[in-house]
Parts: sequence; C-alpha cells; structure tokens
Amino acid sequence: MAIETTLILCKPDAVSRGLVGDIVGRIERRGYLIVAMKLMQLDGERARKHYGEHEGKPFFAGLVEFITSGPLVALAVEGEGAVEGCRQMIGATDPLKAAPGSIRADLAQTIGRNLVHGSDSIASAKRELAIFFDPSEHVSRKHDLERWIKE
Ligand code: IDP
Ligand code: MG
Repeated sequence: MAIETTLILCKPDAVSRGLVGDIVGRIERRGYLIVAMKLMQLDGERARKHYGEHEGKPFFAGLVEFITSGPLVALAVEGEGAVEGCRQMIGATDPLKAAPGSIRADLAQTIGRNLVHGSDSIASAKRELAIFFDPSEHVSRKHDLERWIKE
C-alpha cells in the first residue's frame, strides 16, 4: 500500500439531510486526512464528465439530474490505501447490500439516494479529483501524516 488521495462526494441528499458532519466525521475518525473540501453545485457538463463511465445506462439521466439538483460537498481525502479504505467505509452501491456499519448501510435506503461517492481506483481518483479541484486547492497534511500513520 501507499499514501493515496481519493475523491469523496457528500451528494445532494447528504447535504439536504444534514449528514455531512456524520460522513466527514467518519472519514476523520478513521484517520484519513482532508486535503481539500468545498461546498458547490455541479453543472450538467461537469456531472456528465464525472459520471462518464455510466453514459448510456438507464439511470444516467436521473443520476446527472440528481447530482446537479442541489449543493454537494467534495473532499480530497488522503491516507494509506485511502481509495479502497474509503470504499469500504462507504459500502456497496445498493444500501441493502452494504456491510453493516458502512455509511450506506447505516444512513441510506436506496441505490438512487445512497449519499456518498468514492473513487473506485487510483486511476479514477486521479481523473475525478481533477474535475473537482485545482491542484493549488490541495493543502499539505504532511506533518499529520508523519504523526498519525505508521506501519
Ligand atoms: P458507486 O457509487 O458505488 O461507485 P456506481 O456503479 O459507480 O456505484 O454508480 C454510480 C452511482 O449511480 C451510484 O452511486 C448510484 O447513485 C447510481 N446508480 C448506480 N446504479 C444504479 C441503478 O441501478 N439505479 C439507480 N441509480 C444507480
Ligand atoms: Mg462508481
């Protein structure tokens, strides 16, 4: 493993339901480091780019409509194996299949309102982070990394 950076989105349902603090708190308590974070509303173009891999699927239009429907909170999250670790914390796409204790199992009911996005690979993380953040918006947490992460 290595120190990785992943993109996490608290989707509009999470913001609307007031669950951002809970979700961000779980990420922080796991020890992952937030290196960028912002509240923003996506336009259609950026949403279609972010979810490009799903273009053509029956749920694509609804997904773009939903992700652009209100503000979301985007985070760049850093830590040892952070891509896989965050996916574990988020849980399976369908909340009914998500592991107990995961965000989706604890807080969500349906696949179309599953609260959180997390990049699914290092390559996706790189691509997706560039859609949401300028490199200059990433803040160094090197000092915290050295203090809190040890093999
Ligand atoms: P992921 O978010 O767990 O990575 P993906 O398969 O990448 O899941 O799908 C992206 C998002 O699209 C999901 O989080 C979910 O909100 C939505 N989605 C995926 N499959 C369906 C579906 O079958 N019906 C409705 N929405 C879906
Ligand atoms: Mg995905």
